[in-house]
Amino acid sequence: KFLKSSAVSVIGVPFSGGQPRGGVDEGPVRLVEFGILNQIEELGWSVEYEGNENLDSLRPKEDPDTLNLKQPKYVSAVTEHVSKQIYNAAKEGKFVLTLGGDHSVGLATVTGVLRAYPNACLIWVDAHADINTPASTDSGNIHGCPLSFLTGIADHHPDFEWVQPLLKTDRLTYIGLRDIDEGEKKIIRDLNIKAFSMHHVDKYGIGKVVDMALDHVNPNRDLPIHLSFDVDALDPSVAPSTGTPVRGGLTFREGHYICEAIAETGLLVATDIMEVNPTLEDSNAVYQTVQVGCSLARCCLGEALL
Ligand code: NNH
Ligand code: MN
Ligand code: MN
Ligand code: MN
Repeated sequence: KFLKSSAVSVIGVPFSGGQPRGGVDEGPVRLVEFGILNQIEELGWSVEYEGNENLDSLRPKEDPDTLNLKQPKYVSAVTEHVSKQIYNAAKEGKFVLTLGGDHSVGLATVTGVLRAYPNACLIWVDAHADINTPASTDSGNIHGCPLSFLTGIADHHPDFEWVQPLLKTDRLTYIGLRDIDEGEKKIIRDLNIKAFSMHHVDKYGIGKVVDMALDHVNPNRDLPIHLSFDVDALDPSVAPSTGTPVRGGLTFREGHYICEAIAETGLLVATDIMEVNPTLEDSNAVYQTVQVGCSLARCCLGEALL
């Protein structure tokens, strides 16, 4: 409906600067080594890959904490750069698959997608709400903050002037939340953001939750959809190799169901697979996590559709 061809632009973002743990920058290369590009081609898509192997060149000489945020200049420079790649691919009508990297890269993906499709809606699948403002963040890690900049609720920050508030809060919905900071709860309540926590997944089942999420952000099923999937939304038994695992997450099937049901709408234009950290836990755990990242991406690209 919105895509102009069966081309996928896969954008690797080997970046860990939005949080303190190394290794999440190795996510994209591990997903590619596992065969994600060939797997997507086998589904009938043409694939091009940008690996952004040289993000380190964007690292500033000095990057002091500013208004509570850590490494703000580096995060800003990388995400601004990548947002242009994503915008260009989306504007050409390609499906954009972004492989993280930490979730600060959501600044890039959401900006790029919303520039190309101003009325797109965003489904953020995560254990965390990632909507801390510079004032509310306890950790100072920018991967916990992208949505506050994207919605314009963040206080002004000198390093993020390029980020425009392109995302209306009623075009955003969450699935999978279970570790939300107090400041974030207040934001979600005050702004009336539609959030489906694990409690709602238990109560209604994943099928109904996805229907309700789509009814909220895309009531007529006519708007482009961007899915940003943090693998820590999955239960740690399913995706152990991630920086901030939280017990009680989505099952393997619930995670895949979300991707399948959204793919089934025919409206999905972009997916992010974020926070795979192949340096955490043992090799079996890494294998499970990389494998599930690949299969979520394939489901977004129609693998399970009959
Ligand atoms: N809410 C916490 C923070 O802002 C944790 C964020 N961690 C994530 N987000 N992994 O998805 O630091
Ligand atoms: Mn390159
Ligand atoms: Mn996240
Ligand atoms: Mn998370």
